Amino acid sequence: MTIRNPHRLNSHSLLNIAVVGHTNTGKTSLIRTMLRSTEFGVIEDAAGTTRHVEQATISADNEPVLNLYDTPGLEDSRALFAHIKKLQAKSRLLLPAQVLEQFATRIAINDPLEQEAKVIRQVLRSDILLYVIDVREPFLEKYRLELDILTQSAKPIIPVFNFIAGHQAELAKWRQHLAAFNMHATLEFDTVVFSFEAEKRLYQKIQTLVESHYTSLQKLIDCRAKLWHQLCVSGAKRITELIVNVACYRESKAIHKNLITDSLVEDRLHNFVRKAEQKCLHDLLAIFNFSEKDVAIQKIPVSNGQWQLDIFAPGILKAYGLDVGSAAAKGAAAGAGIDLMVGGMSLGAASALGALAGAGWSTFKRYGDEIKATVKGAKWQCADEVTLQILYLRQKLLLKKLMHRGHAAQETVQVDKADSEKLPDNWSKLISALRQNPAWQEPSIIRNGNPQYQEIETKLVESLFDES
Ligand SMILES: Nc1nc2c(ncn2[C@@H]2O[C@H](COP(=O)(O)OP(=O)(O)OP(=O)(O)O)[C@@H](O)[C@H]2O)c(=O)[nH]1
Ligand SMILES: [Mg+2]
Repeated sequence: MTIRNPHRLNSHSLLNIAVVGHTNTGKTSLIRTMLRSTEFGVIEDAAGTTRHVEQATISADNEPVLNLYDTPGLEDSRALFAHIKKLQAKSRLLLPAQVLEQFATRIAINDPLEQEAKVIRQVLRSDILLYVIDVREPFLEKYRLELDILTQSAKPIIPVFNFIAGHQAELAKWRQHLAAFNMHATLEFDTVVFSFEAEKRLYQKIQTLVESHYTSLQKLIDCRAKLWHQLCVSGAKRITELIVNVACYRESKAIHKNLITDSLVEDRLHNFVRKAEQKCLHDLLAIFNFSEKDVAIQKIPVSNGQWQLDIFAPGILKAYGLDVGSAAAKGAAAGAGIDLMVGGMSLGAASALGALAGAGWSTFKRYGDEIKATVKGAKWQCADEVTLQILYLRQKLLLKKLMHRGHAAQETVQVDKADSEKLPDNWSKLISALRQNPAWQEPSIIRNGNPQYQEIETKLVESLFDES
């Protein structure tokens, strides 16, 4: 997406779309949402915010496909209509579009209709018009006059209904009025509540009305669909990485009760979880092209869990290279070998334990510290299940909100309670498997290639990802 001043680009081969309408209906907002950029133009809840025509280009795979032109809002439709009718009466031989041309070229600088002339000029240079409507307003005479003037340009018009959230009755009335105007190809596109489907339908409508650009628009639709899917999957993967990162995190706790060290360990855990969530938030905002000011997230409540490695859990026995049913494993499970080691673990002793339990030395080496700690009665401090649940549910809600946030939205996204969201099936099992594998905390080739890890990752991504 690029933003330029109008007329500096050779726009002949590109589709030119003028976004027009009464003032303050959300024209600039629509363009921001279509560009997925909060940077385009100025948006304000006031009439006459956009004063000049501004251009932006939308590309597919780095190839420009269309130009969007933001235009100043039409303010004095009645005066404009009267002016044009007067011109028409004077030059009866001219076609309606030629009358508009005459109006746009002859208007003097500082004329009260100068703003309107800028709009009409852009309308005449464009291939198609998006007429933005604030459906909360009744179908007043000024809108009828605007539509009358715009249809004179002989350009295809797509009325775009904005502010539709919670205004279904008003929307139905607008549809009736426009049908009476012979305008049926309307579109619901709320610029604040984004829906990828609505955007797709917008391009499809343009496709049917401007057939000469059918192929390039199809390329754009396909490219946008692919990108949208990638964005959503990237978001879900980033959250999965956070859950894994926090679930695998642990601090070993002192064997003998020591309040000072315990509270230091707790602080470290809290800071770790909060920083990890902040980092994830930052990345999610970057993925969806929003900024920190778009979201307010409350500090996550972190509670500590005390957790002991269950070296006899089936998954872990397997990770140690043990056959659960083997005599050696049974012996180990009965504690036969372990009791022998309480006095401390030399390399040889550890090796002996590994051998006794039937594990290879290399796998034993990987988990040696934990076995040693377990044998000595040490515990690990980690984020408990409630913390992980909150983390997951909040992030799931945040992802959903970002996926449905238009880039024109001004209200801050609030992420606090996420009661509406559900945990994935087998949540406890997934978390327990992650905890048993602290080495998965950071991405690595070994981790990413591990089938058990891949299965957990896929389950978490799927549970987070909702394309609707
Ligand atoms: N709730 C809600 N607010 C919207 C929506 N679209 C636009 N707005 C708000 O409406 C106001 C006007 O939006 P703009 O995009 O500046 O409107 P405009 O048509 O470009 O206005 P002018 O340039 O002055 O003609 C802003 O406060 C937007 O935040 C919408 O779909 N829902
Ligand atoms: Mg504007």
